[in-house]
Amino acid sequence: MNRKQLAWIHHIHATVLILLLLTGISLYVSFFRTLFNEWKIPLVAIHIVIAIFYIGIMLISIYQAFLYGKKRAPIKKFNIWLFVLLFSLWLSSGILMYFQHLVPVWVRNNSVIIHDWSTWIVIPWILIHGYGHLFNVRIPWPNWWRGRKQVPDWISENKLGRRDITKSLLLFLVFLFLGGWIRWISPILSIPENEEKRRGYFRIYNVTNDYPRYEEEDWKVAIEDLNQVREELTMKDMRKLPWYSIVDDFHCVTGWSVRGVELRGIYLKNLLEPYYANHPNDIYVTVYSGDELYYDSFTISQLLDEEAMLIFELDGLPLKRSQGFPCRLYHPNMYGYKSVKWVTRIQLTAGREQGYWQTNGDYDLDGYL
Ligand SMILES: Nc1nc2c(c(=O)[nH]1)N[C@H]1C(S)=C(S)[C@@H](COP(=O)(O)O)O[C@H]1N2
Ligand SMILES: [Mo]
Repeated sequence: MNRKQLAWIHHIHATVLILLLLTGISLYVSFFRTLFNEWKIPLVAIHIVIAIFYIGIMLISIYQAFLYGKKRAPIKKFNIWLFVLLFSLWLSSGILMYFQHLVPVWVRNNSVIIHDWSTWIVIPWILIHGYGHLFNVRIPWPNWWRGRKQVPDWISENKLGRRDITKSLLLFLVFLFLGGWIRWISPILSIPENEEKRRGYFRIYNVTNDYPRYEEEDWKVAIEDLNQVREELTMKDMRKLPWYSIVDDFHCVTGWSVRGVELRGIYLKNLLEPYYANHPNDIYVTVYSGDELYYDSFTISQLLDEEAMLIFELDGLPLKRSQGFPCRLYHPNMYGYKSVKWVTRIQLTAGREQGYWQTNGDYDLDGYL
């Protein structure tokens, strides 16, 4: 690999890294994550595809970069080593995040922390380094650090297309913010039109990478009674029970709400009747999501006496896949996190289980509004 090729690799590395940062930060900031979700843009998948490019570039160039850096100034060695380190951290934590459902919770949580923090480290570095390159500014590093020699020509002349790259990145950001702004402002603008009208929108929350996929015909919910006798019910069984609509406000603890949502489904008291009939008040119910990660628990009376429901339709339409199709729990007096999506298992227990957010966060077990 000659210098020209190395220079190209340097360009591509910068571009790919910036794309990774933009998609990564959009995933990190829940506002953008939601926005892309709403636009049906699979941001995680895009981030991973770019990451695979990045892995390729690193693998192709790392050895050459070491050869190049061998007799160079400390700053060059530092840069190369920094990226080898970051690359390893990103790669290993990224793989663990991707396979999060296969690893213990503490591993999952720590890999997220590592992925985030290694990213925060690189941002100031990129700003300084990028500034130097794009505007051809020599950053006044001390001589011992930069090495005495001049920056080689092929780096200082490395201005190829820099304007275009900056411009398109800026445009990208402008559109991102504009789009987000319009998305935020439009529900607010529609308030005076009709006080009854639904306001706000669902930020899709999901602790896994993917939405479980069900067809109505093959979806089942398993109900386990205290004796661990298990019965599976299908959508047909659900349709045999009476369906009701309620109009209610949906609140997430993180602060967003959707007002006046029409929810349609069955009351859990109608569903669970045959299973709890001769059991006392102090039994509990754990509701599991088909994503095999998310679940939460209730006292039986919270489900029976407080009109908790299994929801199949939202605003007159079947739930969207992102919203738990075909079935999610809904408790009218509790926060959104109690509303387990993609319900596939309901288990009666003698003792109370801790749910996903009680185990992985400090959310209240009862979650009353
Ligand atoms: N299976 C599953 N259900 C879930 C979650 C989740 O991550 N996985 N998030 C919960 C949280 S914190 C909230 S606020 C609501 C969000 O509902 P929405 O994604 O339909 O907006 O779903 C709840 N149900
Ligand atoms: Mo939430």
